[in-house]
Amino acid sequence: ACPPLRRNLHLLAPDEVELAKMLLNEGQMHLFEHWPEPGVDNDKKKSFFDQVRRLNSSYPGGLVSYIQNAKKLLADSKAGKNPYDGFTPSVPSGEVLTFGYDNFVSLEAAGVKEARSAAFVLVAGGLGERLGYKGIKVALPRETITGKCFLQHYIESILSLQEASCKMVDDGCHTQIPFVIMTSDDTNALTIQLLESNSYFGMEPSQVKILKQEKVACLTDNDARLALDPNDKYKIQTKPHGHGDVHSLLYSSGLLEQWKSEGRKWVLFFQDTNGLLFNAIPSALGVSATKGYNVNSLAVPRKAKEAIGGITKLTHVDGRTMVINVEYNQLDPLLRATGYPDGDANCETGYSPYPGNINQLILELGPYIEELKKTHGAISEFVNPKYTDSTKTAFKSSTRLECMMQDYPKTLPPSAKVGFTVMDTWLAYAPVKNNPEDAAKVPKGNPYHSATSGEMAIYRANSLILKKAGAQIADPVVDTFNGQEVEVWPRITWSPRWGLTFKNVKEKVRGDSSISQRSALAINGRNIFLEGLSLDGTLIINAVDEAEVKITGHVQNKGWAIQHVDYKDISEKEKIRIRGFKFEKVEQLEVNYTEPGKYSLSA
Ligand code: UGB
Repeated sequence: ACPPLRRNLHLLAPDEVELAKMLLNEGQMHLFEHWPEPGVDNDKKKSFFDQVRRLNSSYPGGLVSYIQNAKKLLADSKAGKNPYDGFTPSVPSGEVLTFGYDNFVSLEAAGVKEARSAAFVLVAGGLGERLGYKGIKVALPRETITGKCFLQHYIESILSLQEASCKMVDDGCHTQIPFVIMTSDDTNALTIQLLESNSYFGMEPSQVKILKQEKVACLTDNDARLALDPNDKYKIQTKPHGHGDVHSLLYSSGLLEQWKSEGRKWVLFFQDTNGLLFNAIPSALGVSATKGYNVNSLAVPRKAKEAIGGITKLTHVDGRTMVINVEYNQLDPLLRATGYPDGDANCETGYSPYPGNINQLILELGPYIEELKKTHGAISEFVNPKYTDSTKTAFKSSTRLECMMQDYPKTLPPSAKVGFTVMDTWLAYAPVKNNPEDAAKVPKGNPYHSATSGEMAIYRANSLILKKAGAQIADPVVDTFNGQEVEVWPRITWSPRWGLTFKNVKEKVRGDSSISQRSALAINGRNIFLEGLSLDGTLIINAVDEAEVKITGHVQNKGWAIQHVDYKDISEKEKIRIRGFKFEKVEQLEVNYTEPGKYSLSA
């Protein structure tokens, strides 16, 4: 059927002949049409089959399934078929938590207690195309007062939870909370390098497991013909399959069974650049435990059109219901098609009635394993081709099938307990996803989700938490960086072992303390107590865990001034340019307590 391939057949191993037959059966003859006579490019022909073998083995059901699923989804897309056909959306009800309330504090305690039976999974295989940053996103500074990167913050948060959780039981618990990172070819080497060159940020290397997702083949047309790499005609072009791969990877890794045998109960999934997330983890885990949720998604109030999915109750004409994320690009058409002519619009609260999914999922391990035994972790897929015109016959560029981790509940039986927990945005959600140019175009009032807003959100949250704990924190000023207007609060930051929960923070803010607007405060240590500190400038405190330090009195210095940086100014490092500001370190008080003991800093 394919003369160029037939002429080369004797070069192929038996399994390669089978793969070739499979490709021809699935209409992929074009992959071989340019193959020259045997003797020319023989190595490249071999490496072509190495790749086909990998693509075949990394997809549930192999390439045949991939191509057949693609044909079906592409036909549905061409026909304009709505994946939500038969479903009517309505606003679901869930847990709504308010920071600092008694209920919040007791849920935090319940969550910390559960944490020792949890495992954390970070999905970090994405390239971050919207951000356009050249490195991996977890290596970006979460804030630039300390310069600590997201990954360091996540690891320190997990270690703090581990310790606090173990302390709550008196059976000498020494558990290590497992931490899995899903990487991809785009992020794997840099992630390992970041961990290794920083001694895993204090975590035992054996506690961290890396699972690498494979990419999937790109498709050139509605017949699901696989795309050849424009730069290498012996290579199939590939693209990421999406964060949904995390479920099949966890299933095939055997980790879930191992965790079950260790008595673990919860698996927490989270994304690469949300510097506020761990403010929400203890209470959300508390909700899962007290409500007995098999699935708990974290959510925040959502502005209409914001690029985060909406949590929606879907009721089918046949009576089925499910509470599920409807992705941001699908919510508007679904609403319009079901009797809401305004589509994805804000209601009288100024927000969309559908809570925004921040893709932090807490799954109960037992039911999760049972479900994956049935599905092997396969998640419902979708395709999103960009057509050249309304005939929908050709694509502007190749496409591929994708899947999302939050679609996991789609296959669950109606008896599953699926819930969600809504938290204040200022407390729980500040991702870094958009480049400066796109962020500046975000409609006024909607969040920027940029490096600028991501960092400012840390200072805002910490200021508000300290305020709630009784400190006087100056009001913010409004400033514009990279075309984005943001609130600039005092630049307050602390390590997770200082302020893991609100109770921890309250215990450490004792006297009347105050912090002026132009101040920066970095607290790095467990037992540092603010007992009537009045800060007007920059104060950096580092203390080993065994040092107990009381800070009192007035600290005044020239401090660290904020300087504007233009994102186009290539004389600045990219990680600075994308946030639009940097600190000019004029003067600070830095104190270091390296030995155990009781200390008092009376400024
Ligand atoms: N990721 C992977 O690990 N592998 C992949 O193949 C792709 C991504 P994006 P997205 O909370 O703000 C999600 O690109 O997909 C990782 C939710 O779908 O940042 O546009 C990647 O490294 C949406 O409902 O986001 O939108 C990153 O950690 C909403 O919740 C994560 O997956 C939105 O996030 C997310 O990837 C949000």
